[in-house]
Amino acid sequence: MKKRITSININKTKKPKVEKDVEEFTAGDDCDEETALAEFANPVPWQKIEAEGFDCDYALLFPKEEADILFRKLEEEVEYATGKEAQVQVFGKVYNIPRKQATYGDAGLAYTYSGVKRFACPWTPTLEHIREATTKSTGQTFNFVLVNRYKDGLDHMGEHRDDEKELDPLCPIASLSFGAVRDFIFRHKDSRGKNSQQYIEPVKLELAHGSLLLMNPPTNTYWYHSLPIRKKVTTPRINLTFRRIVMRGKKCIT
Ligand SMILES: O=C(O)CCC(=O)C(=O)O
Repeated sequence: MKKRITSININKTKKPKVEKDVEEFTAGDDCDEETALAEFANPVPWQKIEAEGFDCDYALLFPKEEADILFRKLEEEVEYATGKEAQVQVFGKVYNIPRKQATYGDAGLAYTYSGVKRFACPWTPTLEHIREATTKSTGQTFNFVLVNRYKDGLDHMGEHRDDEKELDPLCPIASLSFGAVRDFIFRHKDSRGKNSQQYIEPVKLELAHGSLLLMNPPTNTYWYHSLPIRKKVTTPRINLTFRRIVMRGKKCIT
């Protein structure tokens, strides 16, 4: 008999909680003061979404007119990976990624996922602007962004966790969405596959144009997330996941 857990709480709150940085992260040294100054300079009405081991905050960060402009600017500025850079290897087989991807961030940073190491391009003005707006609303600083562009509802992202070793485990991942509204689904790690021992209800969200979803720790430890295919979606969407990559003695651990 599978155990059934179905409690999901959605509450309105004023601000997400800010975790304190741990001392050994040299990247955080000059960030702390900046963070304190920037903290909640732009308060937005947050919705808190909670379940077992799940803690997210959701808000509409940009009104439609501003989100439209940002979407257009991102379309002009972001340069997506092509050729081998747009492929991943899974169990030795090479696949084209079912979307476009780009990585931007502070100089020298790199991020490895699905076995591929991606170096950060220098911030574009629009990515920098969105990063600052995100910091002002969350009190968190970010040094890297993964950009995903979905041309329509056939482009998608499979189930995974953002639990790579180079990510600061105390920093939430801030996911900004522009363009088509898409479903975003979380599944608990113990509730996947035929032989799972318990049923934990998935958390299903709709990510709107101009929205910010803050995935707080320990969400990425316990929950997988995906952006499934939605054939009825005919327009593009751009998603930015701002992250904090851990630096030790100025060296990025990858
Ligand atoms: O496009 C999305 O909302 C999903 C992005 C995502 O899952 C990721 O960057 O890890």
